[in-house]
Amino acid sequence: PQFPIRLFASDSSEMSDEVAKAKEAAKAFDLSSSDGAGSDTVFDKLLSGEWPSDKVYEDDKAFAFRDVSPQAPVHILVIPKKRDGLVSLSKAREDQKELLGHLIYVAQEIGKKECPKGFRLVINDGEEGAQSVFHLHIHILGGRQMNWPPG
Ligand code: TR5
Repeated sequence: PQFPIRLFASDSSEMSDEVAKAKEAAKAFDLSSSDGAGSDTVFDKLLSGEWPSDKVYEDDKAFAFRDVSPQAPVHILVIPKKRDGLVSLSKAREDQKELLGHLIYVAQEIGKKECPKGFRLVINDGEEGAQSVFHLHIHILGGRQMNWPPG
């Protein structure tokens, strides 16, 4: 063929720890039926202050803190303070559009301050998206040259 052929890793020996963890978490959670009601995540403990977090920003709707397992020199998570069914991006309701816009706006404010040469926003959704915590979060990654395509 005249074009490069891409092979996609599908066997678990090529899976990173993070992906394996996310796959397990996604299977256990069952995104297809659960809105998460009644099941807190670790982010609730950070929001309530029960567990300490490295807070970067807070307003009435959004909370941002440094990721405990950073994948880049800057790795910050932006989350809605009230999950309200937003266990993942694909659960968003129409009446949450403004909140989603606000979270992205907050993320770019933090991103441009922390990473003046550029940054990346990531939202992992569901099992194949490698989501492991079921409370919507936007990853802000930067402080180094990011590569493309992502893994
Ligand atoms: O895989 P997804 O996209 O769901 O991202 C979840 C992120 O939450 C990962 O990057 C984790 O490193 C991060 N995480 C998980 C915990 C945690 C955290 N960030 C800050 N503080 C944390 N605590 C205290 N506990 C965690 N389990």
